Amino acid sequence: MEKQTEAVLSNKVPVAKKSSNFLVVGIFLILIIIFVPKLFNPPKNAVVPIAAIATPTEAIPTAEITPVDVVNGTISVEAGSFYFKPNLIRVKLGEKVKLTLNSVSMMHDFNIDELGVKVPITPSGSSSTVEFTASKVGEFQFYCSVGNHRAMGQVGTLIVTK
Ligand SMILES: [Cu+2]
Repeated sequence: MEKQTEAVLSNKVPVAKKSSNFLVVGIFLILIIIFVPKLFNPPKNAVVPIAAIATPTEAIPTAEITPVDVVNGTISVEAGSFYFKPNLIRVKLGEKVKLTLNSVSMMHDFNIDELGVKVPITPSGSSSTVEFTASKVGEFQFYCSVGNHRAMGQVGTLIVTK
């Protein structure tokens, strides 16, 4: 009886060992496939949802335009062929502004009708200065009134904040 049992065991055990080895290797491979990519990416997985939530609500209105602040009451604006640079300027209500217009090509002026701002026509290579007070809160268009420059897009916005 004992010999028979031994024979049965010695026949079966190797078979059982082989198949369980394959099983272990298979499970191990599956675990590697599942977890190795996660090991390389954990920060992304954690950060992406937060960024996806934060970005749209903050960035939709003026995503590509950053206003340039008036610093110490002065700002320089470059006027070229149908553009102002910067074309988005921000200032605080009540601040006195000394604005210098530097013309780099053709001739240009600078106007903000709502605030009574008018820089005279300034030829290429020269500068003109105007001083004004940001007396109203709001967004005011500035533009060049020479020829068809305004229609060609030589405009910008002055933002006066509280
Ligand atoms: Cu112009």
